Amino acid sequence: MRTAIITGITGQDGAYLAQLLLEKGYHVYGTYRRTSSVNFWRLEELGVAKHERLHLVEFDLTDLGTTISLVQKVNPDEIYNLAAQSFVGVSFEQPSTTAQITGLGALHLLEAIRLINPKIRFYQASTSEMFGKVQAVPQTESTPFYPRSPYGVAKLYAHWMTVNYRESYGIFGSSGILFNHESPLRGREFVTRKITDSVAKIRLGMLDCMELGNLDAKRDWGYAKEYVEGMWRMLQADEPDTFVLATNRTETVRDFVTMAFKAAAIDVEFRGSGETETAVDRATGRTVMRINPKFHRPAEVDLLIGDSSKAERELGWRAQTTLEQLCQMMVEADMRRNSDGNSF
Ligand code: NDP
Ligand code: GDR
Repeated sequence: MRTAIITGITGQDGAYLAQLLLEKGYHVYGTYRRTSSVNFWRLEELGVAKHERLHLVEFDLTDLGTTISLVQKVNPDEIYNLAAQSFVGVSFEQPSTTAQITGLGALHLLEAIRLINPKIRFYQASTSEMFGKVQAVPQTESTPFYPRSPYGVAKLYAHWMTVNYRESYGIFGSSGILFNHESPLRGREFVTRKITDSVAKIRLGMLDCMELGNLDAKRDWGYAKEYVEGMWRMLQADEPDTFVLATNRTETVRDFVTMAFKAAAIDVEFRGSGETETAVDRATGRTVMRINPKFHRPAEVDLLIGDSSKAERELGWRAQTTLEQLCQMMVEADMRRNSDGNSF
């Protein structure tokens, strides 16, 4: 029976990955941070929070000593490093914290593997944010990096440390460059879930209008549950490597707004431009979306679209769920939660 450590098990991907590994028969050690109130709602929604092979361990990735003792105690077959300060907007306000967690945190795990058991396989959660300013379309494993946020820069450090430990010490370290992936378990600070939650609230009469930032940003959005399968496949390959996971389709934030309202049977049209742009419900004439400049970022990533043909060729992985299906799934989940008064 195999054993895995998942850092960041309380996050979106951590919960889906825990579910997948438990289904595959693993013992899963999932790390969470000490907080004043526990944060296991995603594991509970997936019905795995009390699984007998799930061991929840208190841990902070910024603490090297704790990292070393965790790896020593569990001595797993695989480590999936999903923990991060993962919100790009906050990384501009907390660049140093972001660097400690998102950048140095990965190094702590790599050091623990090097010192304790170099046979442990390591997955690093890298990101399309490392591509940043558009250098090529679509983006592949060989597209040059040009990160545009403290988060992107910290992730790039962690990515290169993974490559460096692979090349220097022969560690099986794989880096998954994952494009945006969403689900009903996405945090509400990220734009897709913010939109689907707000649309549900507007539909239910709990909110008049949502406020957003840059509607022109284009993203390649896939379904998180499929992406964690890709992570697992990377660690089952014969050799460690770097892989892009993406859908190869890009849409604007504005398109996603339209799609989400449509999923809630509200037909909207956009009026005006720039900071005065609004979305109006055609049936009632009500303004249901306006721009608030506080959601603009100091530097933006304008266009992400990934080419995951390497993952398809070498891992047999391919995104399946369309953006329309994903959006519908998220709106339905948020309608249900808000109706039940139970929205996280
Ligand atoms: P989330 O923000 O949902 O989850 C992040 C996790 O990291 C949470 O469990 C969080 O714990 C934990 N964490 C934060 N700081 C620390 C710390 N100091 N020590 C230990 N744990 C910590 O992210 P996702 O699940 O969406 O993403 C998973 C990973 O993949 C992240 O590294 C993200 O940057 C990366 N990624 C995500 C993409 C996406 O589209 N979702 C795309 C590409 C990469 P807590 O609950 O206490 O906050
Ligand atoms: P991103 O995701 O920055 O791509 O990082 P996010 O959903 O936060 O933003 C996507 C785009 O939407 C624009 N936007 C807004 N974003 C938020 N959060 N809130 C708003 O109100 C809003 N209005 C417009 C943003 O400017 C941006 O262009 C996510 C995270 O999961 C990272 O951890 C991960 O690495 C990348 O995806 C791939």
